[in-house]
Order: sequence, then structure tokens, then C-alpha cells
Amino acid sequence: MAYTTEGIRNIALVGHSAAGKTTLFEALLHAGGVIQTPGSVERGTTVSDYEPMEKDRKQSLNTVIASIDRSSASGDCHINLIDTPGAADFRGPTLTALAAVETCAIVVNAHNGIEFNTHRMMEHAKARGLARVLIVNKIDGGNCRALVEQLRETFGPECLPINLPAQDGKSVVDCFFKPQGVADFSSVAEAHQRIIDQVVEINETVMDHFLDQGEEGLSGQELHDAFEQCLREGHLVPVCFVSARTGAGVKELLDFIDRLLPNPMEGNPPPFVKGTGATATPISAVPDQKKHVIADVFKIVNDPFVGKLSVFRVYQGTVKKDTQLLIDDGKKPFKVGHLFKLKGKDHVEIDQAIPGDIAAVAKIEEIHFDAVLHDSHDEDQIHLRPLDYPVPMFGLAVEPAHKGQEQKLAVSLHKLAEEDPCFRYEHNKELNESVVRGLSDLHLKLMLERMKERYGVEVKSRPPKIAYRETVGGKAEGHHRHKKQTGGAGQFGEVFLRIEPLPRGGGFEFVDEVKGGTIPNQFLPAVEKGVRQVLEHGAVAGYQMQDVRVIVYDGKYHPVDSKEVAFVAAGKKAFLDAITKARPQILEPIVNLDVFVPDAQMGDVTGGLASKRARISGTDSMRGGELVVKAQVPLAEITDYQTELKAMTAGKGRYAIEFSHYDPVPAQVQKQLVEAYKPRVEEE
Ligand SMILES: Nc1nc2c(ncn2[C@@H]2O[C@H](COP(=O)(O)OP(=O)(O)OP(=O)(O)O)[C@@H](O)[C@H]2O)c(=O)[nH]1
Ligand SMILES: [Mg+2]
Repeated sequence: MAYTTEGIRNIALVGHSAAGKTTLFEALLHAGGVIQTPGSVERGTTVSDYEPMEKDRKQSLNTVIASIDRSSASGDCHINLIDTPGAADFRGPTLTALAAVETCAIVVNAHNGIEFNTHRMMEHAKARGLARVLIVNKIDGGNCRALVEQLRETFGPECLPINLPAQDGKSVVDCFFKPQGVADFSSVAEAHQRIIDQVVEINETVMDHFLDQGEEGLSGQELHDAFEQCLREGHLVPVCFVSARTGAGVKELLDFIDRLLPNPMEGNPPPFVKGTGATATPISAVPDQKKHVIADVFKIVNDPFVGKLSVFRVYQGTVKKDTQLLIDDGKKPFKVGHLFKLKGKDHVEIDQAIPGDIAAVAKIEEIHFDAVLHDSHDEDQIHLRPLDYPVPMFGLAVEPAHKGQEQKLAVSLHKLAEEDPCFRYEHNKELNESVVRGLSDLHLKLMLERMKERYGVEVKSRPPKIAYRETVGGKAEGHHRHKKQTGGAGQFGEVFLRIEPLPRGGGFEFVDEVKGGTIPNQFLPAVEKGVRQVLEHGAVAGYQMQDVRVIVYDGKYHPVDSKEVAFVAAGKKAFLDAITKARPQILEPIVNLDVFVPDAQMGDVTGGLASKRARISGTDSMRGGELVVKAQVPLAEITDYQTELKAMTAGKGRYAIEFSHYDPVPAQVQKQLVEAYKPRVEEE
């Protein structure tokens, strides 16, 4: 089908687990003629949940893409749909989907009402400037009338039904285009009026027309454009009703997507920037087929059979088969040998991907998640503003269960980490420890299970060592003169420096205040190198140092004996000298902890937390007699909290942690850590 950019719609289905996203994805593909019969999550026959683990668990653990093509009076429409996991543990992949779409469809379970992830995804989508649609699913049961009120109360009066359930949830009636018929609740005419009033309000010209001549006075295009503006500006969040199971409202949803959801030219422009840090400037990618290519890789799939598949969204230009593309700032281009469209785990070869479309290339090892693909060095240094991913705080130290699989383990973990921005793998050489990090216990467990299933690697695991940091508590001066005379040429370098603490999170600053060339310019990088060696390995307990400013202000050199190594050594020792006088401190990670417990165990949980140096900030009641206790607690205190909480709540409690900040450890802990470090240093 020959669609244009105007015909493309990119939509991510997001929401709480079991809201029915995968079933709806299936129903939409069926209604769009992509599959003959809709599969079911229960039988493990859906396009989306194709991984064995997903079938077993009857839940999605990865994002999956498929497209629907339809012809309509307004031209050919190509809908790229992304199904996402609702499980909070897998919100890494879910969030990546938001970087590729104009519309975020938040699916709400009519049986359960607004749930935790409904809130969370509404916020993420809003922060990203996406058009938002609330899809109330499971209207074959549930109290939709109450839910509409709840949605408006929670998310604002801009949430307005665009259709309403009818015939006891067996069908829906349109409230926008042809407001006729009887709904199960509310008046269709009233719902129509409310949505029109809301839409015309966005734009003065449209408003004037409307006031002068009524709705009949508005041209279809005018109303359409005002609708798009409302979606862009968050002035309207349409609510629509479906039953993914019975198919009620599904065809109407497809029509709505086609007729009213933004195409890539109508959504808010993607937040690209050129450069990094403070000097990064926003740039706009223009969805013009003829311009240079700019595409962003938002998903990597490591298929054990097909190899690495890099899925990207084109923002500008056309990606064509047999052309060459550059990756980020790389010099060497790769050839687009084969170009694919995805349909669940299957893929179909295509010749080109136009602006706004989603496509994939296979077997290009150099591509990584979030890479920008482009075809001109003019577009070097361009990046999509990253999404706000949670920092993974649950850690496990892993080693292969069978000797000799070390290399295979490292490769497999690296591949898994490429697919999920909230799953990380790091090898700490110093501690000789391989650590995986994720968002929860379950997240790590399932990722390791996936590794076993896909790559046949099994691991033994234990709690990892805590990532302490070092810093200084005050200002101090440091000095060192490095002088060596061994037979031939000598070594000479002398450094005077000052150090001072930076605010928490301030990182590291190196300041050159040398006057009169007492340390010649060419040796300053050597001094910094010496200082950085200390930063990396710490001074008192072997942990990275942070939040410190180092000001080099004086020194001495020798025209013959001054060499780089001499200034590296002098810089390092001068810095160590200053640190010992500046009240060295060890910092520990503090996390925000949410513990979900049945009402009755609340006392035990808060009591338990009190003995863990936790600061409890409050409790909230959740649905179903559950409470959430919120606290800040040192990570070191809760490495084995899972076991304790399980015992305390007969398996009913669960918890989530998110990195908050670093704080100094108590004096006693500092003493232990320093003592533990000494023998290690003496051995060397
Ligand atoms: N009654 C009814 N049940 C539905 C409907 N849609 C989905 N379900 C059921 O709800 C359960 C969850 O459906 P899924 O489609 O797996 O939900 P999901 O949102 O993809 O869940 P995650 O992948 O875990 O985030 C399954 O048992 C479905 O059969 C519906 O419209 N009506
Ligand atoms: Mg699912």
C-alpha cells in the first residue's frame, strides 16, 4: 500500500497490567484484517505475547510492534501499533515506546478502575508532549459510568468521552461525528456538545466561527485542525470504550485512530538536540522525504536465530534499501542490506521507510539502543532527548553455574541489557564482581530466566557489594614534590592544590589557577590525570570519589627532568595529601522505598523499618485494604528485605525502590569500611 507520511499513525498501548492491551492489540489487528482470527492471552496464541515466558505467565514482558493498513475516503492509512508490558518491573521497554509515537493510548480496566500504572503512564505521556487517549476496556462488565467520573476527577475535565457504551456494553455509540443513538448512561447529545465546546475553545478563529454560525459553520478541516491542536496541547484527552474480548467498539476505535489521531506532522515535534550537556541546542527534524535522514533506534531485539534487529523510527528523510547510514558520530557507514516492517516476531521486507514510519535493520552489531541513524555528517552529534528512565537499584552479583561459561555469560548479559534500559550489567574489576541491576527482584529473576531460556546460561547469584562513594567534608591544602634520581635522567614535578567539597551530586571539577607558568600548560593534563586516578579508586576505602573541586594553583618544574609521569605522580599524591586533611567521608546510596502491605501488618513493617535507619515519610491507603508505607532508607539496610517482608506478611507484601541520593554513612560504618580496605591495600 502506498501511504504517505500524512497517512501514518503511531500509537503505543500502555497501562496497568491486565488492562487488556495485548487482547486489544489482537482485536485491532483482527479488525484491520492483519490476522484471520484473534488469538487469546489465555491460550498463548497472541501475536504479541510470543515469548515462551510470556505465554507461561500470561503477561507481556516486552514491547511488540505490528501495523495495520486501511483505505479510506481520506487516503491510505498506516497504523503502527506498539503493545507494551504493564508490569512495573518491565517499564524500561514500555517507556522506550513513548519515544517512537505521537499518541499514547492509556488502556484502563473497566473492572478495576484507575490503577497505579494508569497514573504513571498519564504523567509520562504528558511530560513527553504526546497526544493522550484513554481507552476504557472490558466494557462487557464493570461500572463505566462511575469510571468516567473518576477519570475526570483524577485527570481533569479535559477527559471527555468521544463515544459511549450502549446495549449493555455490547456496542458503542459515537458522540463526535454522528451523535445519534442511546448510550447506557449519559446523553449522547450532551457528550457531543461538551466535546465540541472543548475543541473550539482552543483557537480564537474557530471559536468566533462557532459563536457566529454554530457547529454547521465550521468546516471539517477547521474542526479537525482544532482537534489536533487540542491533543498537542493536552487540552483534550478523548475517552473511548471497547471490549477487546467481544470486539465491541474496536472497529470504531480504528476509525477514530484514522480520522482524528495525529499523523507525524501533526504531533508535537520530537525533542532532538545537537551536542551534549550545557551546550546542547534543540534542533527540529522535519518530516520531509527529501531531506537528510534522521532516525532514532528505540528498540533492539536479539533473536537467537535472526540475530540483532534494530528497530527505528524515521523522523526526517527516507531510509532506502541498499543505501548507507551512519551511526551517531561514527565515521564508518553501514549498508542497509535489508529493511523490514515488523509483525510481532515476524518481519516483512520493504524497500523504503518514509518520515514518520517505523522499520528495522538486521545484523548490524554496532547499532545500540537510542542510536541516531543518519546519512550526512551534518547530522553528527544529534540525539533524541532521553526519557526519564528509573535508575535500577536492585542488584545481584552473578557468576556462571558451570565453569567455563564466563565469556558466554558476559555476552548474554550484554545482549539482554541492550533490550531494556532499566536492566544493566557491569563488571567491577576491582572487586572482581559481575553485577546485574534491575527495577525489582522479579525483574532480575525473569531476565535471568530469559537468559537461560534464550542462551542456555545459568547463574548462581548473591547480594552484591554496596556501591559506596567517597567525598570530603571540608576544605584543605595538598602538596607533593615528586623527585627521583636513578642513574640517567631524573623525574621532577611539584604540585600545590586546594580542594573543597561540592554540593551533593556536584560531581568533579578541576580548576587551573596556576600563575606565571610555574607548572607549564603541557603538564596540567598530567596533574589532572593523577587526580583522576584517585577519584576512580578512592582514597580511604577504595570507592569512587565524588562532589569535590580541585584547584591547582602552584608548582615547580625542571626543564630537563619534568615529564608527564612526574606530574601524574605529584598530582595524585598532592590530592591524597589534601584529602587526608579534609575530613574524608564515605557516602552510601539512599533509596525511596514503597512497601505495599495488608492493613494488618502495617505496624510490623514500620517497626522493622525503624531498626534499619529508615525515615518514614507517610502511609497511603490503596485499593483492596492495602497500605503503602513510604520511606527513605540506606540501600545497605535492605539488601535482603525480600525475605524479611515475605516472612512478616505471609508472602503478601511487596516493595519497590528507586535511587534517591547519597548521604554520609554513620561514623561506625565508616570505620568498618576503612578497616576492611586496609588489608586489601597492604596486600598490593
Ligand atoms: N472480560 C474481558 N476480559 C478481557 C478483555 N480484554 C482482556 N481481557 C482479559 O484480561 C486479561 C488480561 O489481558 P491482557 O490482554 O493480557 O492484558 P495486558 O494489558 O496485555 O496485560 P500485561 O501484558 O500484563 O500488561 C486476560 O485474561 C484477558 O482475556 C475484555 O474486553 N473483557
Ligand atoms: Mg500484554
